[in-house]
Amino acid sequence: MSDDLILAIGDKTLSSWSFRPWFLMKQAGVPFTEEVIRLDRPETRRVLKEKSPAGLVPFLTHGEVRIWDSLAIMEYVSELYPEKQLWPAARAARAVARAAAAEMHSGFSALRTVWPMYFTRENLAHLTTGGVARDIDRIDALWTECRTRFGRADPSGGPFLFGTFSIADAMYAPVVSRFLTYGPVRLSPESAAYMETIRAQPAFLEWGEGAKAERRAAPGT
Ligand SMILES: N[C@@H](CCC(=O)N[C@@H](CS)C(=O)NCC(=O)O)C(=O)O
Repeated sequence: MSDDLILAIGDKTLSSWSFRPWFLMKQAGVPFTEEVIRLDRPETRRVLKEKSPAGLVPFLTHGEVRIWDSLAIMEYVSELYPEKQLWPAARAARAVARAAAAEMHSGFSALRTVWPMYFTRENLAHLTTGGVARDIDRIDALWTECRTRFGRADPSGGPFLFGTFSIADAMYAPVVSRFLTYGPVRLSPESAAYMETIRAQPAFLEWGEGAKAERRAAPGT
């Protein structure tokens, strides 16, 4: 079996679920090949049906193994590379990190629906509906709690939710993009600083360059 990891993703401008495992693997220095399947094209449905178990991106191919969900992909990578410690080492922090990742995976539907990721746009000063405002407040409270209870206490002194970079940060990276696109969003000082941390990461900037290149190649889409 080939040991190469192949991550199939959608458009960098739009595909927030693809961004999560891509960001994690880049940040953690996990080698992989990227395969882009463009969304919203006449052939998209056919290509996804042929290639993807769930007809969605992202999916990861590792020899005979195919994994078709962003969180499951990140768990798989975490197991392949235990030395990278992609979940916090301490049990309580790890449990809270898992809860935060799961909350993103299954929740915040108003934010995800009303403020879809559009990576190349900033400061649209979008109107905030009640559901979006509630989701933003909850994310702000969550980031603040993670940073103050766990991040600051982590011996690494790192700037991420739990100090050292983890899967929880990858789960929330598209939220940072949404806040940049539709904001400005009012956040606690801890959350605002965390947002600056994520947007400055090399992997965040690299994805952004990819999104811009995509737009240049297909202007008006
Ligand atoms: N729960 C899945 C969601 C995946 C998903 O909804 N992907 C979207 C793109 S972000 C998709 O493939 N849409 C198909 C399409 O636009 O045709 C995950 O976590 O990976």
